[in-house]
Amino acid sequence: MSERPSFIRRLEQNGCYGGVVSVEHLDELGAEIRSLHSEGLLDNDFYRERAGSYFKPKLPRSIRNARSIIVVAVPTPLIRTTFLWKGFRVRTIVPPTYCDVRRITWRAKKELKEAFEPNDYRCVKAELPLKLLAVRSGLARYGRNNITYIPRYGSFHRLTAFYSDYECTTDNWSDKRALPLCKKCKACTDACPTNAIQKDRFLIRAERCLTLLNEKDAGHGFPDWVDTSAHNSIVGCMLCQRACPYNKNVVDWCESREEFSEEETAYLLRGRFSNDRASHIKSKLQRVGLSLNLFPRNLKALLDKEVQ
Ligand code: B12
Ligand code: SF4
Ligand code: SF4
Repeated sequence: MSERPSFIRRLEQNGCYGGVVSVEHLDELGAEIRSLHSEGLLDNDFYRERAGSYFKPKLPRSIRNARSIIVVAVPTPLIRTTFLWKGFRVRTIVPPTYCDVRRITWRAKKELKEAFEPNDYRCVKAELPLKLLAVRSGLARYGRNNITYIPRYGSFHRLTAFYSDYECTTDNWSDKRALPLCKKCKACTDACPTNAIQKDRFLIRAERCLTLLNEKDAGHGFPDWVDTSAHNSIVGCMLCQRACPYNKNVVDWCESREEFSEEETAYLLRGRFSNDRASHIKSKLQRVGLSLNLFPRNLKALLDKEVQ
């Protein structure tokens, strides 16, 4: 294996992890996802709704001389937030990566710029299929749940990519690799409440993933095939990550933030957010990575399960 560039080692000293590939691979990143769609392996609606610019990546004008694509993984904990309801304190989870997105993106760029010093390479944020990039660059491996894993922090990290004029001296483009234990382990497949992780294919059925359903605006209800016991986080879902042996050292890594009073909980459950109160509660929700458009649906689903 080629020696890792010194900026990647410096990133690690500052608690972030990185991978780099030549910009020549840019087209391949998008083409790989598009080919899954043309082979009929990606649901049409999912592809249409989510096929952002990262499925057809193009170099931005601001960095036409890019030489490399760098992906940075910033470790991130779970956030716990509490809702008071009917005399109970209901503790809910916001999975890693939803919270502090701006701060994490800013940190990834700052650490990268510092790791390059004394050189002043440019770093322009890139919209790309980030997991594929992380695995192809050798930074991460895929889990059977289709989430990426890095040493020490498992899947508890947020990925951000940058185009740079830094030139790689060796090409790190690697085969797609899964975690060694995935050959025999079925923990995430068994834990998935909606059969999004299937036995006969590696690619998950994203259209069945609870996260896809509960990230939509609350006007979209849950389909009948979602069991009411499936809900476990105020947005997203932690079941396949929680079951995974590679997360055993981080699974309890969490930060507690914010408590919503009985009155605030009642307000969120009413689902009408057009008055002055909305802006106060919106800021409070933002501090835990949530937004009003998820309410009342997601909260109602959790409270119906937790408070009888
Ligand atoms: C669309 C999307 C979703 C969709 C679809 C998820 C999916 N699996 O594609 C939905 C809404 C369901 C979703 C859910 C979640 N997401 Co999301 N999502 C994205 C987004 C915007 C694009 C992902 C994408 O490209 N999907 C297309 C599929 C085809 O790509 P893929 O999963 O990499 O597929 C590869 C594998 O299947 C692999 N493969 C196929 N066959 C085989 C065989 C073998 C042997 C091997 C090794 C590999 C392999 O090759 C495929 C690519 O060619 C990214 C941000 C970004 N710009 O990348 C965030 C992102 C992937 N999401 C993220 C997170 C955290 C989540 C959730 C964990 C959130 C949560 N806790 O609830 C869940 C996890 C669900 C899951 N099990 O995957 C993080 C992942 C961080 C990490 N550690 O991996 C990202 C990177 C956001 C970020 N900036 O950090 N997400
Ligand atoms: S996030 Fe939840 S629903 Fe989605 S694949 Fe994992 S366990 Fe299944
Ligand atoms: S739970 Fe098991 S199969 Fe799933 S990603 Fe983790 S090691 Fe792989």
